[in-house]
Amino acid sequence: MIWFTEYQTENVGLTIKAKEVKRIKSKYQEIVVLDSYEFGKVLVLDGLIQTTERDEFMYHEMLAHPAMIQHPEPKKVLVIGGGDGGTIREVLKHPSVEEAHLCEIDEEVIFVAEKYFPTISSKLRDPKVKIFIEDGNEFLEERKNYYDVIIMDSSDPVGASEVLFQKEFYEKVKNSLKQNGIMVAQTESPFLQEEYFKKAVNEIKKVFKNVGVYVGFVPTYPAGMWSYTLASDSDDILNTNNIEKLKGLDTRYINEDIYKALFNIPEFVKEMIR
Ligand code: SPD
Repeated sequence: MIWFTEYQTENVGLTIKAKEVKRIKSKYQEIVVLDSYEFGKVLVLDGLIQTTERDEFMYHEMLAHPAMIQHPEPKKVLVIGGGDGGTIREVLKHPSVEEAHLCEIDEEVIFVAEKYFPTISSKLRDPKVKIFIEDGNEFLEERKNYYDVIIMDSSDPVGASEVLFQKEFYEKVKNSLKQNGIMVAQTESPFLQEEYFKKAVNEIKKVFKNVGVYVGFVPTYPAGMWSYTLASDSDDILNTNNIEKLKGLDTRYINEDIYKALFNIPEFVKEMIR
């Protein structure tokens, strides 16, 4: 038995009791799989919790479905990061999808997910899915005007992931989207990672005409409060009228009430992005 602590800020940590710990060294990072008492298996990259069997649905549903619902007919979808496969699994719940591309820099994350997280990675080998083991920043250079929806399922903006939260990168995302395409990015915790959050949203605002921030609970992420930012040059993305598209989706977190009130965010979060 061990106690694993994720250091979320200089002053705050989350400690989880685990029965077993596996450590794998990839070309890019240290991958840790905890077999925890409370959260099931936990995936940790370079000391930071990425996902857990118990609360992954809360994050992956909120990241994927709003963008997929707001787009009139998402056929070509790209997920950058997200090698565990949870976001791809949610994307494939939308029948309009013809191609779901996953661009993950570290192939080892995919192998680990397939070995230890079968319920999260369950759709990675679906015929509609194509996996690219590449740097997202370079991948986008080669695909202009191609995708209906691009989903940024990145790690936190430290080290190699930092560039994925900058204006130059969001410009590349925009160029890879079709004219009314939609991007959604995970944009950190407004409560415990205020600077990361504000910077990400600000950079996105410099590039896209319409930007909408929403929040949700993810118990194992800092403060348990997580943000997502939807962006597009299309004017329709902030109207949450597409209830029909949500009906019939097999979800455990997002529902009609959450979707209708998607952009109703707490006052202190509004102030941060004003
Ligand atoms: N602090 C953790 C942020 C992680 C966001 N991405 C996780 C990837 C899970 N698919």
